[in-house]
Amino acid sequence: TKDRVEGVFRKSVVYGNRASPLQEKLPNDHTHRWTVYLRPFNEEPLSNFIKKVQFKLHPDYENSTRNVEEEPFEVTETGWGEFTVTMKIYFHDSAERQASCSHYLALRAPEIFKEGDVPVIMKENYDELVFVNPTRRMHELLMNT
Ligand code: SLL
Repeated sequence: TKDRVEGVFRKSVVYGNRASPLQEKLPNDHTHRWTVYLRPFNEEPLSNFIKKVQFKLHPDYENSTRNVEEEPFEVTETGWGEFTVTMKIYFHDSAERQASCSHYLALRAPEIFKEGDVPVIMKENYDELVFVNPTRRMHELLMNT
């Protein structure tokens, strides 16, 4: 029996962060609140085929590995510095290899973009999760959305 479906299947996703300055400085010198996320490009739920997203933060943070097992796949924190967050994406079918992406947090808008207060900034990337000859189970999950 063939346990794989021939073909290439794609899911469009967006990952990135938003950030805004804190009204008052915290005792730990944190200046910004930010959220880093993986979300669908379309409205479809990602949890149909994604089991968990593991976010790796800067080792400054307590429990710097954060596992998120339901949508929205995101982590909100406060901090003062920009660094690279890596996201490892686990699928419901463990026969599918994990995917990963990384994102350099943006907390402050470059001077050139500043107009008044710049209360919130966002930085996003578009990407595609590509499944080549997925397992039958994974194929079902992918078509389910
Ligand atoms: C920098 N190389 O110097 C980077 C490091 C680390 C950011 C950024 C505080 C974390 C905490 C925080 O924002 N660290 O207090 O737990 O810009």
